[in-house]
Amino acid sequence: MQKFHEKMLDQSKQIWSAILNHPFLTKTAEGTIPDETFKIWMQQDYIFVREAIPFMAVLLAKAPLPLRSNFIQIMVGLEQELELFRKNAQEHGINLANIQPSPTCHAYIQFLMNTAYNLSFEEGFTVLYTAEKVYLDSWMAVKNQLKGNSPWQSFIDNWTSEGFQQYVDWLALTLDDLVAGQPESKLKTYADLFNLTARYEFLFWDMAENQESWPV
Ligand code: MP5
Repeated sequence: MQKFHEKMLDQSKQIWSAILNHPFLTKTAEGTIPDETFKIWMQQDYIFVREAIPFMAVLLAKAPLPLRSNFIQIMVGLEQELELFRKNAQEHGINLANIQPSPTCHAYIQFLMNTAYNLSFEEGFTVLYTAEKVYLDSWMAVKNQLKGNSPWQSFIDNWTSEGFQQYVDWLALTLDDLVAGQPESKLKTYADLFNLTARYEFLFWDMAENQESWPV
């Protein structure tokens, strides 16, 4: 029988392909991404990762006992990831202090926090799996199409490492276990959250590519 995460990936081929073929990613692979565009992504993703820590903390509070230590490890990993952003920002002269979230980043973070606080652990976990799987597949697509050396290599390496792949495999396996035997109505809620998260992920690349900003 098809596993739940496989079913999710199967039914989301259209949005998934739109994500993986996004100009932000293809230009990063080709080495034609303007520094200004990459800078916007870096600043906004720094905020996203920073705010992913409280998202994880709320999930941890709802997690079944055997998963608690996994969440502690994930949060430590996020703190290290923030260091990767700070190091790159310094090397490229990018400011990470006092930046404000763009409309898309703001909405995505609100969605994460609302999911963690107000929905079930399984629902929050579905969102987590989707976001991480998008990043694995997106940066893998960059790695596989990469021409020459990238000035952004350490980001490519971060989300294509063996450790990150194993983490996403674990998320998939755990999600399948969590939702096993649940009624169709519940599975439909998870599928909706999976698709909504994938859409936010698409918009996140768009936000950087189009230099999205608030009206005034
Ligand atoms: C991730 C990310 C991956 N950094 N940014 C977005 C917009 N989506 C997903 O999460 P993590 O925690 O950095 O691996």
